[in-house]
Amino acid sequence: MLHDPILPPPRNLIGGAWRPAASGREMPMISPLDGRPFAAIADSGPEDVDAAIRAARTAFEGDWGRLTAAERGRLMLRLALRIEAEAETLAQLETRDNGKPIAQSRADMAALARYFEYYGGAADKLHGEVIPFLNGHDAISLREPHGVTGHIIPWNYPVQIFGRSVGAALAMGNATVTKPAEDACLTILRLGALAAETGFPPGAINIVTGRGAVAGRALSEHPGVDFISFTGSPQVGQAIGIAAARNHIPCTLELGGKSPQIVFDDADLEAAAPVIVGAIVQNGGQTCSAGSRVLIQRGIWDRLTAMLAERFRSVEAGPAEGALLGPLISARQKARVEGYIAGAAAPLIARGAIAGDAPATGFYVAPALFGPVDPASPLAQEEIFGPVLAAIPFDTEAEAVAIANGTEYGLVAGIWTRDGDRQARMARAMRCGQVFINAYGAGGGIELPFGGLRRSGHGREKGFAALYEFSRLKTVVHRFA
Ligand code: TXE
Repeated sequence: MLHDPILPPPRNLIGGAWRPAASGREMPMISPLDGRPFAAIADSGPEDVDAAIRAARTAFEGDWGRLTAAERGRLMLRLALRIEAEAETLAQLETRDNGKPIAQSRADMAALARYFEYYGGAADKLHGEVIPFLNGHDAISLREPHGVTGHIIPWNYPVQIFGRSVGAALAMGNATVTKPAEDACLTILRLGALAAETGFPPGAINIVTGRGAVAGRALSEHPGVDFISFTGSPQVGQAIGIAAARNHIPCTLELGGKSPQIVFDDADLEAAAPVIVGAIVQNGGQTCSAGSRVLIQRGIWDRLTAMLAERFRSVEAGPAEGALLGPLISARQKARVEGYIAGAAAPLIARGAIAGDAPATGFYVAPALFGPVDPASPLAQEEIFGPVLAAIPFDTEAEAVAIANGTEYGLVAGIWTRDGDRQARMARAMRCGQVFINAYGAGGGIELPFGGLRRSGHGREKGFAALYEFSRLKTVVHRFA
C-alpha cells in the first residue's frame, strides 16, 4: 500500500531534507472514494514545526534571501513548467487523496501552474517609490518581504491554495512553512519534491504535515513566524487571528462564505441556470466561494426553480471519470452535510442521486435543492460546505440586497440581470469581496483579488493584491547637503 511510487512517503520537507516526525508518529490517509486508508503522513509535533521555521529563517538569511527578484521569478517559472509536465500524475494523486473528480483535479493542476507562472512573472514587478518630500531630502519606500511566512491550508483545494498563498509569498522573497490539511496533503508533498528538483534553495519551501490542533497550532503560535496566511473555518481563523495578535504579526484569513446568486426577472435564465448549479455542485460544494444561496425574483420563481430542479435531478455523485460530483472529503463532512439535509425546515424541491458504482464506504452525498427557504434559517445562514442549495424568493431590489447582505459572511455575490443601471447599483450594494455580473467564479480567478469581510475573513489573496499582503513597506529618508 505504501510502496506505490506516486505516493509521497510519510515525511516532512524541512531545510531540503525529508524527515519523519521527531516523535516517529504517523497518521493514515483515508481515501474519500472508498473510505479506506491508502497512505500515511508524518503526524508532526511542535518540535518539527520549530525545525521547519528555523530552516526557513536560515534560507531567508542565506541562499534564498540573496537571490534577486528576477532569479526568484525564474525559479518559479521553471517550477510552473515542471508542474505542467507532471500535471496528469499530480491530478491522479489528488483525486485519490481528495476524492475530487479527475476533471476538477486537472483544473486544479492547471491553476497551480498558472499561479507559479503569474507570481513568477510578477516577482520583479512590484517595487518601492520615490516620494516628493522636503528640499534636500530623498525619500523612498522599499518593498520588503516579511521574512518567514506560515501557510495553513485546507483540504478542499490543496494545490490551488498552496499556489496562491505560497506562490505570492515566494515571489516577494519570503521563506515559507506550509502546514497542509491532514485530510488531503499528498499533492503538496509531491510539489515540495518538484520544487527541490527545480532548484529552489533548501528551506525556501518547508512542508510539515499533521493535525491542525497540534502542528497547525504550533505554526500559528510560533514567535519565529512573521506573517500567517490561513484558509479554513471561521472558528480556527479566529484562533489564528488571536495568535497573530499575540505575536504582533499581520495575517490574512480566508474563512468561507454563504455567497448569494441573485436572479432578477429580466435575466437570461438559460445562461444562469447551469452556472448556478455548477457553482454549488463543483467540488461537492466544498468551495469557499460556492454559490450556496440563490435569490429568485418572485415572477420567475416557478420557471427558474423548475430549471434548477431538472439539473439537480440529473446529477449523480460517483467515482466515474466524467462525474460532476465526487465524494465529500471525510465521514465527518458527510455526516455534517447530511445533518443539514435531514434537519432542513424548508421543502425539498429536488434531489440528485448516488451512482450505482459508488462504493457504499465512500463519502458520497446526493445534491439537494431546497426552497422556499427562510432567509433567517440555518440552511440560509450557515456554511454547509456540501452540494446543498437554498432558494429564497424576493420581490424588490432592496429586499434582495437585504437578504444577500443578511448573513455574517461576505465573500462573493453573483448578479443576474440585463439592466445596466441595476448591475452597477447591485455591485456597489453587495457587502462582500467579489461580485460577478451575469457570470460566477469565471475563469479560475488567479488574477482577481479574492477575500472577504467579517466572518469570511480579511486580507486579499490571488492577483497582484496578494503581493502587497506578502510584503511590507519601509520608508527611507536621506538628507543631503
Ligand atoms: O476546517 P479547519 P475543517 C469551513 C467549512 C467546513 C468547516 C470545517 O465550512 O465545513 O470549515 O472544516 C488547520 N490551529 N472551511 O474542520 O479545522 C487544519 O489542520 C491551527 C472553509 O476541515 O479550519 C487545516 O490545515 N491550524 C474553508 C486547516 O486548519 C488548525 C476551507 C483548515 O481546517 C487548527 C476548509 C488550529 N487549532 C473549511 N485546527 C474555505 N475558506 O474554503 C485546524 N487547523
